[in-house]
Amino acid sequence: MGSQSVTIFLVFLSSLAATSVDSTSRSFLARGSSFSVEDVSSSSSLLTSPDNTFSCGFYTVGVNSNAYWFAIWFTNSKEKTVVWTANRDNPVNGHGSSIALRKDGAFVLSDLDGSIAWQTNTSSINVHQAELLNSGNFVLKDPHGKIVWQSFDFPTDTLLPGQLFTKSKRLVSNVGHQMFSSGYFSFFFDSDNVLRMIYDGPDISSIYWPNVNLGLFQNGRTNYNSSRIAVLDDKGIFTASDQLHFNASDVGLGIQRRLAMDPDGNLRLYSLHDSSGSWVITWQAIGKLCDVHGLCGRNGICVYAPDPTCSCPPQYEPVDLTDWRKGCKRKFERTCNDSEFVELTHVDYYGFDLNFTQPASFEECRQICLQDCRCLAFSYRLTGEGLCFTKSALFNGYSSVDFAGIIYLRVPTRAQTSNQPTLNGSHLDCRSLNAIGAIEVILAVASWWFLFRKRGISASMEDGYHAISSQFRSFSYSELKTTTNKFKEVVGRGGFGAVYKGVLADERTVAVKKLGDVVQGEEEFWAEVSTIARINHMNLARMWGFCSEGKHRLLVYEFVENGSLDKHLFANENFLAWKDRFKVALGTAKGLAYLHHECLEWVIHCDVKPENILLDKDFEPKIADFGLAKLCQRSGHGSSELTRIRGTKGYMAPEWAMNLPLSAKVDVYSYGVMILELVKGIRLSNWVVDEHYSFGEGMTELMRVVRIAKAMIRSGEDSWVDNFVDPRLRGKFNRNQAATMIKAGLSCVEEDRNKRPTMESVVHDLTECEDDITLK
Ligand SMILES: *[C@@H]1O[C@H](CO)[C@@H](O)[C@H](O)[C@H]1NC(C)=O
Ligand SMILES: *[C@@H]1O[C@H](CO)[C@@H](O)[C@H](O)[C@H]1NC(C)=O
Ligand SMILES: *[C@@H]1O[C@H](CO)[C@@H](O)[C@H](O)[C@H]1NC(C)=O
Ligand SMILES: *[C@@H]1O[C@H](CO)[C@@H](O)[C@H](O)[C@H]1NC(C)=O
Ligand SMILES: *[C@@H]1O[C@H](CO)[C@@H](O)[C@H](O)[C@H]1NC(C)=O
Ligand SMILES: *[C@@H]1O[C@H](CO)[C@@H](O)[C@H](O)[C@H]1NC(C)=O
Ligand SMILES: CC(=O)N[C@H]1CO[C@H](CO)[C@@H](O)[C@@H]1O
Repeated sequence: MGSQSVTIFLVFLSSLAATSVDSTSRSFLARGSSFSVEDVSSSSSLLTSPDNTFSCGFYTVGVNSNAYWFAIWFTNSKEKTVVWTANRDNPVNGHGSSIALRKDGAFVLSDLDGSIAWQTNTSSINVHQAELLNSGNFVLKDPHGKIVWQSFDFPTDTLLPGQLFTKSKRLVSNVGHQMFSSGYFSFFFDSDNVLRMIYDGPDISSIYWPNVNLGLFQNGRTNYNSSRIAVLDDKGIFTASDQLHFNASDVGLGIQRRLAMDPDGNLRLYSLHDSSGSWVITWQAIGKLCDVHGLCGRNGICVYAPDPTCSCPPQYEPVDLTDWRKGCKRKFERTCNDSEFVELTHVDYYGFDLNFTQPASFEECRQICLQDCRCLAFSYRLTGEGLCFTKSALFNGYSSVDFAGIIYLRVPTRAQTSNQPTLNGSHLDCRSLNAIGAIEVILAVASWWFLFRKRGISASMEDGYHAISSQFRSFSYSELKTTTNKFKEVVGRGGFGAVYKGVLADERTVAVKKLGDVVQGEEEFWAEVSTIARINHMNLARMWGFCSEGKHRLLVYEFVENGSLDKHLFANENFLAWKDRFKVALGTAKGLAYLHHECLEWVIHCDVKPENILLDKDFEPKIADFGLAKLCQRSGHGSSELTRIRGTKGYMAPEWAMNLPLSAKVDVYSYGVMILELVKGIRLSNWVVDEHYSFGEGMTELMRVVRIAKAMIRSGEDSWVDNFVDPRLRGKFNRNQAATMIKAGLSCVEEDRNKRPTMESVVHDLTECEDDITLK
């Protein structure tokens, strides 16, 4: 044995001793040391950072796997979340592989056969030792302590606080959860200095973020600053030279965070929940996952069912059910002559336009497609004047009930059958795809990119969506005093304070809400309010401004002409006709679905009831008071305060009383009560006396109605719908719609929240019978 190998052997022995005594004590590797996989038992650490936040060593997934990575991970996260791997696309064998800080200064990972799987280019540098810093940075230092190589310069899919993100760096997603090889999504500085996300797959490359339908400026970015530098700081504040800026919703020191390019194509910021070791999303770039490109492959369509799921259009079938990125293939022979079209409503495929024509009639658009052999489909949108896009390839397909366009898919004549996309396939569930332990989704402060999520045409042209109004602004108290004629006319009194009618200088009529007990700082209030102001949907009451002056906190909303739903529904005369009841049910469901945002419970309303549903002159509903739970929550002591302030008896889901964490399903419950009230025309939230509950037990009208309705449905009696519907309508209602509404209502008020549907699926069910307008 030469003296060199003796030294190594001794280092090895002492390190073994260190491992068995206290595996967390080693904080550096000296030059000349070497370790094999067997020296360090699997996924236990080789090094830990001085404060024990990070560990590094050989990492493997699953007990039987023989693939190992040299990795850095969070010591205290439940899953030992990996933030960096040296050899992501080139794992080494679980036997005989080794890592060494060679005498020549190179840090080398060798496989079983001695081949080099990965190495640092530091062989000509005088490297003294390797260390893992508290920041999660693995560094090689020279004898003077100067860093000569660092893992921070070679990020994989994760950016850590303090790690500079620059021109030459790129976050590339993993292929899947706990699968470290490079996936198809990246986050990077584009050549025009702007941070973007791209799907870079085998078939296509397609940028999908920031919103591709908006200009840079509209996305809040700039391309003037060529320094191309971005950083996430220790407080959870992200800033970049292109003006991308966002904060973690739990902004502040002392929290472990990571920004990850996730395998589902979304960029998310996470905070570690200390006691459980699980991660909480505190910001994400994309609100609706189907906006990510490439998820469902060629011809595939991303649908919300209600979680994002891939499906194939009619006459197409999945290529590989286990890998949707391979998309769908045709089940028919393509011919250029003799075609017809299958209509897919609310569906669009982004990009690959052969021709864009505007204005065009439907027939013109159809002819343009028919006359071009390359045309596989056309997208037609009637938005004042017709917009016609012909498609040469079908990628980035998505379906959303909010999307106003229609895709006409070219198929050979006679092949036409069903015109619904066949819902088939594995779930692209945000949680399962992303599946990073138990992700607790919180009321995250969302980014405003969600709101401009539409593609192909400008957001303002779409039903229900409008660009953020530049008119949102701050008002002075005296201005609002004048506006409301010294707070003369009270038009409502809600959970948060009185509402006054006013007229602005530009003659817009407004509702001014004086908030009662907000003890929030000016800046926080501003931030919160501007978040609410960005929430924009035709079924949500629009906020136009606010006032924050001294102790005064006021919010300025659009004035909704016809007041709240309760006044129209429970009125003795001029009560709502059937058509309007259905409109209110559907519109309210759309508004809530928008607030809940498929995957992220962005805003939970917490107080859905007829008093908070405003009706415009056409009886289109607009939900009021959303987003405020959060504003006032901070005035008290955490979530119990939330309970105190929000919720109205009779509309509150059982979990309020059980002190369970609240999810969007509390709104679903309240909505359920409300939709049943819409059908029945009476309050169901009142307490009643019932002979079946003779022991003084309380029972609401709701419980009674639900019990009777369920019994009737079970008995198969045809008349159950007629018995349920408001008799004041004298039979003037649509049976199909009523049955759908009652069934939706009954499932929404299920005790078990897991049995309640999402608002998105309620929207889906109601939309199915929207056009059925005959009154019985
Ligand atoms: C080392 O240098 C080579 C060639 O310049 C480069 O391809 C490789 O990525 C470098 N590796 C590391 C870990 O820096
Ligand atoms: C460019 O961005 C960097 C980093 O955000 C900033 O420090 C610098 O002031 C910016 N330069 C200009 C000209 O705005
Ligand atoms: C983020 O937080 C900082 C400091 O707390 C604040 O100045 C900034 O306005 C916040 N930005 C956003 C987008 O909320
Ligand atoms: C369609 O075109 C092909 C060749 O382009 C021709 O062989 C076929 O007969 C045509 N079919 C019809 C129905 O016109
Ligand atoms: C688009 O279609 C119109 C109508 O057929 C045609 O005049 C025009 O040349 C086409 N443009 C392109 C780029 O193909
Ligand atoms: C999905 O597709 C498979 C194979 O084509 C089929 O067996 C299965 O019944 C389908 N499932 C649904 C829900 O359509
Ligand atoms: C029932 C009711 O109040 N309808 C009113 C709704 O709003 C329009 C426009 O302001 C009025 O004309 C209706 O009378």
